[in-house]
Amino acid sequence: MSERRNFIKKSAIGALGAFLLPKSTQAIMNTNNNTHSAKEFPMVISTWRHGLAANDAAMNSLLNGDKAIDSVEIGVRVPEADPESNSVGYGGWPDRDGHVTLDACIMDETGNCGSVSFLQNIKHPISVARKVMDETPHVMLSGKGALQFALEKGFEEENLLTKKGEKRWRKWLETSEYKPIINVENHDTIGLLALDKKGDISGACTTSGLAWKLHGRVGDSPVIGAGMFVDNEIGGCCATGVGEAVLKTLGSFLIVELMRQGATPQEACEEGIARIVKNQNYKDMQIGYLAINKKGEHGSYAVHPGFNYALHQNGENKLIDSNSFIKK
Ligand code: SD4
Repeated sequence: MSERRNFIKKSAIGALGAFLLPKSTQAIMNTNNNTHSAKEFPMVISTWRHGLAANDAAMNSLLNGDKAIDSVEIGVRVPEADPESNSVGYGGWPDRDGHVTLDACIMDETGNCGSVSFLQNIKHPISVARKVMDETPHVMLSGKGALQFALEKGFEEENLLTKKGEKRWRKWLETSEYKPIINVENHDTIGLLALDKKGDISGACTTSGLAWKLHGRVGDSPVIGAGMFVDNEIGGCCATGVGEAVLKTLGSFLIVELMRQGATPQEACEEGIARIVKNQNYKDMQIGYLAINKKGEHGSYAVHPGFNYALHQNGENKLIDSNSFIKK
């Protein structure tokens, strides 16, 4: 099927959803009366290969009886601390001036949320975001203020630029060309969603953002509704890829709202990608969405082939290749 026809077909889902809104919203609400089959829970889903280790940590916490909100934080701290995850926390590729700057957000089953953006020198931005959520009247802290808050809360300042990161950056400086290359680039944000034993949903998203970005640039990942969104009546969604495209369409919020109108997680992710390819030059950029609903069903879709995600459900943790708008 041509890309154009594919898009028209996908857009029809959105149009149909709008017509169906009152009825299907009702249908979704009905299925949310804890009628879900318990065997699908708990579940954890997260972006890219490093999601496997993150899922393991999150699932252990869920099986110990933790709430989803605790498990998502525990899960994404794994790639944040891993110097081999080059788009998250410690070991993340720096911006064009050589600074590692971090974005993260977290959201619980009550709609409470916290986020940090443009945070430097703190290894676990997700835990700072959690503190913003739990211990302040605010949702988002940024830059120096976020760092000041983190230090006040006892986080330690440390250098996050590894030798390997610095070497890559110096190599990049030779050409200083700013051009995302699909999948290999420079981005592997972790977005992670969990359904706990009770069937409550929470999500977390954390990243060092696009490598070689302008100093001060903030992507979609710390923006609630863009990089991640959860509504405990409906489901959750998280995003990875070129954040500007996700911000322009408020992708995660859009996808949760489409599920509210009756779309499956898969249909909703496809429509989320359709909104991007409709108006944006998508040829050189990758975006991937992951979504779950209250029944423990999931969906994923990307612009290009190459996006994968880790699903931990029914006792198995596996890496799955996502379908995409552009076919192989
Ligand atoms: C950003 N969305 O900063 C992030 C990058 C990313 O996988 O997702 N990489 O735009």
